[in-house]
Amino acid sequence: HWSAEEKQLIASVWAKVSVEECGAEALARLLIVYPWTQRFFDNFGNLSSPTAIIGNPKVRAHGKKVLTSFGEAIKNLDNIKGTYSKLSELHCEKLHVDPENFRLLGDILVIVLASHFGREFTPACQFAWQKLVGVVAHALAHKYH
Ligand code: ZNH
Repeated sequence: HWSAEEKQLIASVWAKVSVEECGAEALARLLIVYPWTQRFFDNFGNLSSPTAIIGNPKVRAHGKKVLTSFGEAIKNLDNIKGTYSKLSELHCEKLHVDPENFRLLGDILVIVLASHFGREFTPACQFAWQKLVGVVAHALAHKYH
């Protein structure tokens, strides 16, 4: 269900993304903008202020891990559900993350990309990425019942 243009727009942005920088920023913004998401990370140490969150090495490392995992979805656009089947189980059965949070993180990722790429992140680009984060959120929520 991806057009050739959408695939191209996703790939061209992804090729220029630093998973380290953008991953850290996306997770930090999630924790700052939606503070109740902090409760999943009570072993991450100091999350007491935006500055503490942005500078927290565990937030940075986990953000990178999450965005790197996004790369797996991009490599497997036509089978994102299969790709995330184990991760969905983990988030559902072990971590008990409310799937609404996957949507929030996806929206934040789009904002991070827009702020990094500026005019280059065109409306068509945003369309393709918004669709991608939606499919990823849906796939991660798949094992919930
Ligand atoms: Zn998550 C983990 C991915 C979202 C929470 N994650 C994780 C991992 C991965 C991921 C890859 C690792 C695993 C292993 O180790 O095996 N995530 C992901 C993705 C996404 C996500 C792709 C998209 C959307 N998460 C999320 C959210 C949240 C979370 C939104 C909340 C809010 N995760 C989580 C946790 C964990 C994880 C808590 C665990 C951590 C630790 O280390 O402890």
